[in-house]
Amino acid sequence: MGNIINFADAAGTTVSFSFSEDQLSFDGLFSAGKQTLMQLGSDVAVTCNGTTVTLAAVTIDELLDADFAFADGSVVRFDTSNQLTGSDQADYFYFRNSSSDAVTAGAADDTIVVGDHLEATDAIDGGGGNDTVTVSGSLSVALSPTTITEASGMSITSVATRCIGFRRFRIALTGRKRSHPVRSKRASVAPHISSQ
Ligand SMILES: [Ca+2]
Ligand SMILES: [Ca+2]
Repeated sequence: MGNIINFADAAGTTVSFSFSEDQLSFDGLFSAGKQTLMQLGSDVAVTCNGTTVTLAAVTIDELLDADFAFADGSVVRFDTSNQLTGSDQADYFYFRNSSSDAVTAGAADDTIVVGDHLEATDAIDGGGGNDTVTVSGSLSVALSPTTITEASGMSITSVATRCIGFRRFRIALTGRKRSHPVRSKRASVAPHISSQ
């Protein structure tokens, strides 16, 4: 049995963390969907609601769903399985592999971090709420109408990434402060995304 580390109590610190045994525990003020993960050298910075805890000597690729426990019932789902199912709270999904994944995010404002692992054969269903799919890095993929549904926000975090045909998504281009209004929650066009 590993250690349970209270996220709020550990705010601003670096903690030793065994991904196979330990657990980061978030009280009811936090939701998984507000979380971000960032690899900083050999450590992982976990930030939620402006609070950061750094996990020492671990990589994002090693982390498990069970490493994160949220009191509000929201969940973290990595694509270790190809069926990622969320809760009715604001959940966090993170793609690490270029396989075909089915995401059922459910109710509330979910965050789906696909990076450059977005495939036309993925099936990302945001469910209710204002969901955000975050794309970054270098990729070129012609999306089918079923690749992303019920997601109202598409965040492009790489300035090198061009996004074509997402007229029915709100597009937020980091650094350019540009966005388009949501016209529909379901894509009825075949958008194409590419980057150099
Ligand atoms: Ca959800
Ligand atoms: Ca949702």
